[in-house]
Amino acid sequence: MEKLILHIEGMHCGACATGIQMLVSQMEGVKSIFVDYESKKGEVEFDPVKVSQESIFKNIEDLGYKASAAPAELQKNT
Ligand SMILES: [Cu+2]
Repeated sequence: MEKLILHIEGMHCGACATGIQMLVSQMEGVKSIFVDYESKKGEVEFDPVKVSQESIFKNIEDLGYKASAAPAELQKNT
């Protein structure tokens, strides 16, 4: 499993964050996702063998938001 901190642009309210969580959590290979509207941050845990971070970003972008990996200093060292 891999953990990635996301930066997400374009959310307007908490429902946007919930919508992203619902979509991404249904993706094959994604174990969990949490998105926080206020901080524009998300945390996703996924199996890199089954799903790439690019396809997670792509799915979020299809909803109308811009997702990217947060800067290295914000990534958690686990
Ligand atoms: Cu919204």
